[in-house]
Amino acid sequence: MSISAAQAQPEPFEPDSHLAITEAQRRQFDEDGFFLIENALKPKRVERLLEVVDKLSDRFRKAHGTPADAPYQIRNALAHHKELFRLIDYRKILRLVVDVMGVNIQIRTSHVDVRPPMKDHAVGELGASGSFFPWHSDAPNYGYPITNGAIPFLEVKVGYYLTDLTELNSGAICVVRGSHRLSPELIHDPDYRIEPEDIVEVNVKPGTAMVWRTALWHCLTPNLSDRTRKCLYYGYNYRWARPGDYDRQDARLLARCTLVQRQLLGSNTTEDGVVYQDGDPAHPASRFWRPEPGDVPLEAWAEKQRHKRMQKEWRRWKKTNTLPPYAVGAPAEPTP
Ligand SMILES: O=C(O)CCC(=O)C(=O)O
Repeated sequence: MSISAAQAQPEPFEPDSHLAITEAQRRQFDEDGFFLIENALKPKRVERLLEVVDKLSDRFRKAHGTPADAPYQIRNALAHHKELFRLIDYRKILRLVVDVMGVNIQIRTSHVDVRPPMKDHAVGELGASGSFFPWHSDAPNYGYPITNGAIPFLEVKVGYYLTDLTELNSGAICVVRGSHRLSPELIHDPDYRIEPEDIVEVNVKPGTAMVWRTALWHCLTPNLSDRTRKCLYYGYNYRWARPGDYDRQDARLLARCTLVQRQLLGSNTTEDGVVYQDGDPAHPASRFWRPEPGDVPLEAWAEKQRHKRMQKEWRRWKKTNTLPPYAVGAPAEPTP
């Protein structure tokens, strides 16, 4: 017996509640601690960023007398050029950061990393203690707390790779798959052996981004290529933690920001910092700990992104579920 279209039940419309992350990315982020996004930056944008990185590193190297063949890093990079600033809320990537961390976040650090070729470098054991770039996981001085043998989930970094790192030993970052679930103290245990098959050398094309838990053990391969390696990192942590590169961003920079950007730069909407609960001076609370309405504009932003994704999925659903909208089982069109 055939069922008429009016009787048939459409596929249920089950929109994803995330902003952008896929199931596979979520699984990899949980299990391995990172995932890659190829072509996160278009070639033209990579070109512009490379120009900025070159200009800045030339200027700072001259100012500090750093030789051209020495590695170089600029911290709080976002404050040094508008192209670097614009990446703090790059929609394509910020949606993924919000998906893994939620909306109560800020920028902890942003850095430019430049690594010229290492002429005459004798290749030793990867990430060995005392080597040019030993295995480590990111942490403030005195360390992050270790709970149940691991660092709790406190931050992610987004790495943007601007130069070609597809060759082995071209200065790419290496991560140990799943090491965010281990104690970083093990790194210094001479008896602990990292399984070679868990080491991932991030050999990627220019424009690739990596979203990774900074508790992951990481190190670098030596740059034995003839190209200088250039990349950017943006670290996001929670608003109730402290930033790493700044206490407070420059007021002139904050004045130019959108509300979301101000949040990401660790600022409250009023710059007031403290709120008195029910106006009672016996109960002051930090706005970072107890946000007031408007202190987390990323929340409204995320809602908008979620709605956009839902609309997109709705349009796709409608294409494959051709029943009239009033048919039994057809859901109502999502509203803003
Ligand atoms: O890729 C780099 O140059 C440095 C990566 C790193 O160690 C970090 O971001 O913590």
